[in-house]
Amino acid sequence: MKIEVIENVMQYNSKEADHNRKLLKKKGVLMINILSAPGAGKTSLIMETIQELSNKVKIGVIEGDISSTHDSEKIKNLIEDVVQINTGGTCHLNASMVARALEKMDVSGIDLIMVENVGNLICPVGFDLGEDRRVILSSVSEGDDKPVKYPKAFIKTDLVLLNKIDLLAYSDFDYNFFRKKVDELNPEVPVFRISCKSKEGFDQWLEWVEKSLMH
Ligand SMILES: Nc1nc2c(ncn2[C@@H]2O[C@H](COP(=O)(O)OP(=O)(O)OP(=O)(O)O)[C@@H](O)[C@H]2O)c(=O)[nH]1
Ligand SMILES: [Mg+2]
Repeated sequence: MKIEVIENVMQYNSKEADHNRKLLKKKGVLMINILSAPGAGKTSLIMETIQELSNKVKIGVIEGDISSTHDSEKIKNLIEDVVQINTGGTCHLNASMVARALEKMDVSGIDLIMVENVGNLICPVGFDLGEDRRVILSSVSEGDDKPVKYPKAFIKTDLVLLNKIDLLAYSDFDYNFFRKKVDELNPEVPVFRISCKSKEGFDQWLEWVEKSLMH
């Protein structure tokens, strides 16, 4: 029996991602896809970035979660342009979901869209959303071995953020080990140490976002 397979899932996703990329380029919008394990601080990073930049940059947010509007409600207190995607159990966002979210947002006036992907260091890695930049957010409380255990997440990224550095003094996290493992996987990638609580290192992150907006 011969079964015709017209397109595989990844080819379809690539086409949709290119469509998103073209649309955003035409409108002059920068899209950043933020990936992390659950609880590493994606929503905190987005909220603090809005607080710091929204006086000069018009920001939109796409929130990806398996269920609930918990995170998007918090962001809605800060900005108008928030779209929630509930994946209904799927452990990552894909480009079609983002395409539908973009239809619901008036992207014309927006400079920057931050996408909070579903908290997971495995599934989201393989799905291009049409983003201009991808950021991996790791955190001190997860431990220093994440690059060893989830290498692909650290290879396919433009920036690594290590969050919750205010907790370093209370943990056995070995920054030199973490950094060495990231460097082995991705020698070119910048690694910034930040805290969404104390705001330590936050200027470097904001500078990176602003530079990305200029290119
Ligand atoms: N100490 C400390 N706590 C932080 C920091 N950033 C975030 N948190 C806390 O970590 C917890 C999880 O943060 P979120 O921003 O909700 O994490 P998330 O990645 O969006 O989580 P999910 O959406 O569930 O995947 C919250 O209690 C935050 O207040 C930080 O830099 N330092
Ligand atoms: Mg969140």
